[in-house]
Amino acid sequence: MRIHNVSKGAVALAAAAVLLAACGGGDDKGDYPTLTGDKPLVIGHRGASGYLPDHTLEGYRKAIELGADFIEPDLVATKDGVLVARHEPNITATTDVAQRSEFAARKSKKLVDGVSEEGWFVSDFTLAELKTLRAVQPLAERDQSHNGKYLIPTFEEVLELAKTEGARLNRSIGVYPETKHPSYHAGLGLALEDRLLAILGKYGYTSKSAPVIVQSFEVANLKYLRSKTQVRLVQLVDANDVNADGSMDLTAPYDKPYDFAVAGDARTFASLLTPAGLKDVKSYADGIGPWKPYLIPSKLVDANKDGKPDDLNGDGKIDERDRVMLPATDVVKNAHAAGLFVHPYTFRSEARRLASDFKGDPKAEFRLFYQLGVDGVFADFPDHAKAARD
Ligand SMILES: [Ca+2]
Repeated sequence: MRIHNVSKGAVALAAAAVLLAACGGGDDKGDYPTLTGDKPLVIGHRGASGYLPDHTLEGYRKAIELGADFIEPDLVATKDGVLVARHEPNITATTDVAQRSEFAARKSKKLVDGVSEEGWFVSDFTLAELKTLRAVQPLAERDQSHNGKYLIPTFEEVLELAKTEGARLNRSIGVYPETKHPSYHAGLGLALEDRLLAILGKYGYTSKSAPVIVQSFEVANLKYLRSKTQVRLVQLVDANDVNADGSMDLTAPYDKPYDFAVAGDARTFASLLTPAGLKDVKSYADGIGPWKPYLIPSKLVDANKDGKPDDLNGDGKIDERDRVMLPATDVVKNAHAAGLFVHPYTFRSEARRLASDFKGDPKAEFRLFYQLGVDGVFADFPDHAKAARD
C-alpha cells in the first residue's frame, strides 16, 4: 500500500478497554466483535517493517517471531517473469541499486498507473541480477543499521518460510500477497495473476481454508482470480488523502482503482464502500482492506476560527498529533452485514503518526479499531498489534 501523509486511529478508549478486558479469558472464538467472533488477525505489513527493511525474509521472520498471524508480501514481476516481493516496481528507495555502477544504465522513466516515475524498475532486471542487490530501509526515521544486508526474496521463498516456520512453531502462518499494479504488469507482458495461481497451485493453496489471502487495489484482476481459485480475496480501498475536516480526499489518480480509470468507469474507491458497492465486492471477494480513515476518521481543529489548524501539541508543526478522532463510520457494520471481513491499513506506531487521542500509545489505536470490530490489521509493528489484542 501507499505511504500516506496522514494515518489515523480513536474515540471511546475507555469503552474499548472495558470491552477487551471482558474478552480477557483467552478464548479465541466468540468473544470479539468480528465477522466470525474470532480474534482479529495480526498481519505483518511488509514483514516487520517498523524494525527491519521491507519485504526481506529476515523481516518476515521477525514478524512471525513477534506474533504475526499473516506475513504480507507485495508482488511484482522480474524481466524473466518471476514474482518477487517489493512494495513497488520502482526499487530506487528500497534497495541499494542506485549505488551499483553496473546498473547505472538501467535507470529509466516509466508510467506507473498514469504517473511518471524515474528510477530502477524490477521488470528491467532478471531474478539473478536482482539477487545481487540488497534491501535498504526506505523511511529515514526507522533503523538504518540493517541496510545492505538482506536479499530480495521470491514469492516462493516467502511461502517456504511461512511453511517451515509454521511447522517449527506449530501454528498456522498465513501469507497475504498483494498483486501490485496489475494493469501495469499486464501492459509489460508480465501479468501477475496466472503466475500467482501457478505458484499457489504448486503449494495446494486453492481453497478458502488455505493459509493465503490475496489482495489488490484493482478490481478486474480480483474478478479474474475468483474465476480460477477459491482462496480468500480482498478488495483494497485507497484514497489520496484525508481532508482537515476528516472527509476523504479523492483526488486523481488515487481516487479509484486504476483499471476503473482505464475503463472510464466513474466509480471511485468510496463507491466500493457504500452498501451497494459492498454487495458488489462480495460477488468476487471475501473481505475489504480499506485505508483506516474510512472506518474512523479524524479532523484537525480550528478553535479560534482563524482558518489555520491548531497546533494541539505546540511543537510548531501540524501532523497526526494535532488530529482528533471522530465517530466511526458505518463501513465495518455494513461490510459485516454484506458478509465481508475488514482488514484496515496501515497501523504505524511512531508517535508522530498517532492522533492526539492516543497520547503516543499505539496500542490505544489498535484497541479502538478492535472495539469497532475489524477482523485484522496491517501493522508495521506486529508486536504492538498482538499486545493490544491479547
Ligand atoms: Ca503539532
